[in-house]
Amino acid sequence: MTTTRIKTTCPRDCYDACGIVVLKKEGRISKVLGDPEHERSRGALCAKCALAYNGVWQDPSVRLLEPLRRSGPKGSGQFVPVSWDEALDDIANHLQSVLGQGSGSSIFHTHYTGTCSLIAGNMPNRFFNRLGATEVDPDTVCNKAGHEALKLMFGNSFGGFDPRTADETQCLLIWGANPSASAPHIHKHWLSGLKKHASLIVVDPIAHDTAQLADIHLQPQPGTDAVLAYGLLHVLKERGMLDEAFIAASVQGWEQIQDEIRRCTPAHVAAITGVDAALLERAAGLYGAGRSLLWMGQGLQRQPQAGNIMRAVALLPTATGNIGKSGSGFFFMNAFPDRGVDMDMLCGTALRSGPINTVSHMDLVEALVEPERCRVLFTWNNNIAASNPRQTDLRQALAREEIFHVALDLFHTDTTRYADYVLPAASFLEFDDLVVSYFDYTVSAQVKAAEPLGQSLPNQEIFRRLALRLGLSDEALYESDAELIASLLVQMGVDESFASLSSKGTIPWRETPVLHFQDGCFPTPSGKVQVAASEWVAAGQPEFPQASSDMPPAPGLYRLLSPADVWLMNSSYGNDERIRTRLGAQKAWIHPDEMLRNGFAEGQRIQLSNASGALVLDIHGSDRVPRQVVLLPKGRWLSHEAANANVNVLNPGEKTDLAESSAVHGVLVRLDALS
Ligand SMILES: Nc1nc2c(c(=O)[nH]1)N[C@H]1C(S)=C(S)[C@@H](COP(=O)(O)OP(=O)(O)OC[C@H]3O[C@@H](n4cnc5c(=O)[nH]c(N)nc54)[C@H](O)[C@@H]3O)O[C@H]1N2
Ligand SMILES: Nc1nc2c(c(=O)[nH]1)N[C@H]1C(S)=C(S)[C@@H](COP(=O)(O)OP(=O)(O)OC[C@H]3O[C@@H](n4cnc5c(=O)[nH]c(N)nc54)[C@H](O)[C@@H]3O)O[C@H]1N2
Ligand code: SF4
Ligand SMILES: [Mo]
Repeated sequence: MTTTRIKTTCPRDCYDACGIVVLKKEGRISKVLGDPEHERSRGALCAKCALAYNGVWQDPSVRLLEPLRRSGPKGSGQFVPVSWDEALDDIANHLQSVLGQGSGSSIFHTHYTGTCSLIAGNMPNRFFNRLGATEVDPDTVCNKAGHEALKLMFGNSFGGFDPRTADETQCLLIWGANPSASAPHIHKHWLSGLKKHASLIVVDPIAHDTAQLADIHLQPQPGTDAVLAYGLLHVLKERGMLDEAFIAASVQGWEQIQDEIRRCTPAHVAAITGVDAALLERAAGLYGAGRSLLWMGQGLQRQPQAGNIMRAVALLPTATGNIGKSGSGFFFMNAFPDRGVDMDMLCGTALRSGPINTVSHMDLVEALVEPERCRVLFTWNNNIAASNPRQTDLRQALAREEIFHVALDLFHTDTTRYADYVLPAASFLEFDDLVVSYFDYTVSAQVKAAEPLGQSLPNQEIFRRLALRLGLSDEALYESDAELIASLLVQMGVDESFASLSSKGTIPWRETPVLHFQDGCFPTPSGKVQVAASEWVAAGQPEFPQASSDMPPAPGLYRLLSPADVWLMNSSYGNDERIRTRLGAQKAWIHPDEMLRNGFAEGQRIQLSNASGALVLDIHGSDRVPRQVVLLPKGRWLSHEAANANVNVLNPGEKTDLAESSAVHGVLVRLDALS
């Protein structure tokens, strides 16, 4: 029996962007493995993908194989199979009637992280731009606050330190990220390599596996990070560890934060954050001693005061001149807009006849329940019923018969249950595309390894076919994958054909490490790092970052943290039997002292509740969780849980102080024993 090997790339929303090897026997996929030649995966997929890519992602009994039309009430899960022709004709008719009334903006679409490959993740926007549709702003459910803060401060949020320069660093500070869950290979290989020559500081309320690896773990109460950052600045200044020359040449508004720095003594900071003063001093000493890297995680900016927190934490590399030099810098997300990709071309901005209409994910429920505002809803590449806030309200809104809902997915999810049409999407193993890591400066090929299962089609092909039914003539709506791949490679300055890239899998985007802001120029209005600026005020922020924090939870209340789960990718894989076995029953963790105080027994069923909803689950004690905090990772499938809900049933959808983004880590709950 002959075995063929195909190199491809994992396109999920994950820092690792693993190289993959697909083994095929007699034309069929026999195994999906990590690519031994890939810098990150080194021959092994993460535990969740090793199961899911060899499980549900190829399982015809679980995957959607043909278009479905609703045959019962919304949410009932009753559907009948229909042909592509029938489905596309009917959808096109609905769109025509809305467009005929000049109501393009009442066509809504939500999309996000199902696949982050360049074409399947972005090209469908062309179709919606052409219709004048309303886009539910994707980043508002994840990281918009962080992007906006870094853009206002440095002029660019998409370009951070190049991990290849880590050899020259003396210290890595990871603040509000948990690579042990969200970037497992970076945790295992890159971090342990770095630890041989540099110190590691982790700032996180949870003592997760990456924090366990750290030389210093600072464990603040959630939402107190701005005060902690100012405390570090206080010590750095006292010890003469600031880069005065860099500040003088490249920073605007430095003098305005001196009072904040002065008052944030280690003792003051310890009282607010719960971080030991001596440990804070040690951390400042390590960070300020030489070249240092700062990784600002996504968890850091899902706070009510996210904008203020991000700007305060970003003061650290600014104050110490850890910018523009190898082995120094900050990182939030090294994404493709910074790698030459013409986002306007990819998403078809020119197809719009006016400015784009957008709405925050935090306001989606309002938009769906307001009569006439939303008449058609497309959900593609995401699972809003599981991932979005206000779960109960959202499900009620999705159940409204007035909204014509089309859902694209690989699986029948908690969201597709509410759709009028469910369209089967092909998986990344079934078509060619490009993947750009958001950690490493690399470009990778996603290579077709098998025919699409059943009648499934790649996202972009579904929208090409729909455009044709609508009789739209714009060429950009029909550009082929091969043409797009070729022009994206040219835009990125990659001197390879797709065939040669495919044989290599992943290549560096540039041979030499990328050094942002090396020339001391920042693409801000002042050309400097904008610590204080009128642009902040225009964005609704104080002129300079405040040493402020959230109030501690009132007695009896707990702050609910719901970060990435090791076994899930957002809600993806929550339907894989083997993964569900590993996940077990839905559970939350609190500090052992809190277990005692509440009189809870290990594994007892309790109720978490607030004004948004209630969730019954098992409670466990863990000294990795600080007092006044409950840890309950995101991503469970509602329909697979006894509670028919996940953590987002407790999420009121509060917005951050900047960019209308998700403040999900600010949710408060009470805990009650079930009688
Ligand atoms: N409580 C809480 N909630 C959160 C968060 C949190 O920290 N706490 N985090 C938030 C964050 S960071 C994010 S990014 C969002 C993510 O939320 P979502 O973007 O909803 O991510 P998933 O839940 O993984 O849903 C992706 C869906 O796309 C499908 N899919 C995969 N590949 C394809 C494809 O090629 N085509 C199509 N059409 N579908 C495909 C998958 O099967 C899956 O159902 O969740 C947010 N929700
Ligand atoms: N296994 C797995 N991997 C994933 C995902 C997944 O769902 N599962 N999701 C992907 C996506 S969409 C994203 S956006 C990334 C997110 O990955 P990360 O950037 O690692 O972010 P999170 O997992 O949301 O949260 C990281 C940490 O932030 C901490 N945190 C919460 N509140 C605070 C606070 O107030 N201060 C500080 N300092 N820390 C705080 C949490 O305790 C948590 O340990 O992961 C991606 N990778
Ligand atoms: S999800 Fe992340 S860790 Fe898992 S295979 Fe994909 S890129 Fe690698
Ligand atoms: Mo995310």
